[in-house]
Amino acid sequence: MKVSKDPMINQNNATESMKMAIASSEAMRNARKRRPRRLALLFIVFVSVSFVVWDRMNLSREHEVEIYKLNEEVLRLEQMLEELKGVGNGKSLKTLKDAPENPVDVERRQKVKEAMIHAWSSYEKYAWGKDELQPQTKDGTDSFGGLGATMIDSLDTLYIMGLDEQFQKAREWVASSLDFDKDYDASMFETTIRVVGGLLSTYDLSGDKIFLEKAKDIADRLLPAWNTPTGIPYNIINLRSGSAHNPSWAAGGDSILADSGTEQLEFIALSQRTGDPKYQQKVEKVITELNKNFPEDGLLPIYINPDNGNPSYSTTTFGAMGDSFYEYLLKVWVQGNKTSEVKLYREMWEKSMKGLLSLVKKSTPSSFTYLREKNGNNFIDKMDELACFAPGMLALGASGYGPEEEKKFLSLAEELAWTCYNFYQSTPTKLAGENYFFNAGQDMYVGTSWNILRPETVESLFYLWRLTGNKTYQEWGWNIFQAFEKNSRVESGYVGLKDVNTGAKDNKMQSFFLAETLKYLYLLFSPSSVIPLDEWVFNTEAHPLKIVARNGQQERKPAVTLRQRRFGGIKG
Ligand code: DMJ
Repeated sequence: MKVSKDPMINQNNATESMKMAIASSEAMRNARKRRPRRLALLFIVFVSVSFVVWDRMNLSREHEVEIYKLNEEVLRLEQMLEELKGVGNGKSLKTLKDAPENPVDVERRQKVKEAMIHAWSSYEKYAWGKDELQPQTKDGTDSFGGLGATMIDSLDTLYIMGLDEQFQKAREWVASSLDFDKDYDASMFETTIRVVGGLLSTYDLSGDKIFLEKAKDIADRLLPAWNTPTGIPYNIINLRSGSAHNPSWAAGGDSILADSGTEQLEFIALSQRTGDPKYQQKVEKVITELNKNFPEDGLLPIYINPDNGNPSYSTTTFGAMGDSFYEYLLKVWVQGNKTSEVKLYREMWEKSMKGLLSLVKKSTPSSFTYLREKNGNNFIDKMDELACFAPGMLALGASGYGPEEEKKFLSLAEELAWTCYNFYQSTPTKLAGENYFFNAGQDMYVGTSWNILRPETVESLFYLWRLTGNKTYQEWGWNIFQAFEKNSRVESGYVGLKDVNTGAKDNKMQSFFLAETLKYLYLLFSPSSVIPLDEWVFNTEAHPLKIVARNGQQERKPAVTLRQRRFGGIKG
């Protein structure tokens, strides 16, 4: 306060000051009185805003659920429509109608997906870009000439399971590092089923052209293998020079039946997608050549002379070196929309099924149905686990017969699947050996006792589940999966067993474990709208190829919709 010389002024000033002090203390009192009211007001505003936000969130969650339900409904209706379209031709494939998702399936599918993540991340960590992972030594090996076999074999499995990040990283590797210009004598069979098949399947699923370009590159390198007097290919080819020959261990330089007759699906698909008929022509010539002297029982020995097309005296089998030749006769018919153009394939396959029936026998005392092998006129009471693809093939082909035959072949498929399942159940590890012998009074016993993570039995269980709807096949598949988890899972991936009796482990994660075994197991617990069997055909390495109009080029678009991938990526 200013002090004046005039006492009057000073008194007035003092009075003013007092008034001001009183006024300000009153204001403070009033403010203090108002604070609780403000706080209450603030509290009310806070509660109201929270309520509105919570309500909005609830609404959007409800909307999400609604949308999800609607999507499910659309899927169901789409499937009904597809089924209705099939009514009338009498030959449409009966696929299991999706029931509402069973929570057990969802959980099991998730477990299989987790197994894939474990296998893949181990490969990524220790063997990136190599053909196969060696989990025990934590490194990679180039058993197929350094073509990234596991990478390519896994692409479509990653895609189907909705493992997008992993898929993108693998795609980048394919685009930037996959190089086929290798001075390497490659197996044209293994390279076709794993590399050409894997790339084409991924192209069909994703619509990404890079996979088609790469498939064409490798297929062009394989083509000279078919330049033989008969067109029956040599089975080994140098990827750089194109010089081809047969393996020295095959009888007199013969070609192997399965190796020569398991390229049709991939090369026909490649012609369809590129519009270039040369691939299809090469592989179809093999079949017309083999048909020239095709026996009435449709069974060919495993060695064929590529110079004159004559079979050499050797084993006849649905196991090693014979198997996928028969599988492809049926599947080319499926791939070709079962039209008259592919009738020859179905006819040849039906002949072979007559032959297959002649190999069927029952064990004693337990009456297991099995497929024998044959050498000349001598039967051998042996069945490879590899031949366990046959139940799936029979189930897939059964619907092409009349009702009586259909029933007969389907029930044979079921009996054989039971035997194959027992290949697993009868060992201490609950994993199947490589082959089994059947002696009168002794049922089955393991011959070669390794297990290299093969897929054939779960492949058949997948087909039987899809085509019969019998849940038992899911249960069997689940038991096999658990046995793999128990015996084959190690810290850095999955290994085979040297011996299914002792459980001794080997040091290799085969690429087909990711391409086939885990894929079929995943699909075993997925709705049948994921890779439906009337739209896709699986090659022998479990790479699904889209069924398109034969010889026609189709417009490219991703074939698996995001909605379908929910079952893998989001929900699964
Ligand atoms: C795979 O490469 C294919 O399934 C082939 O047809 C047979 N062998 C292995 C799996 O066991």
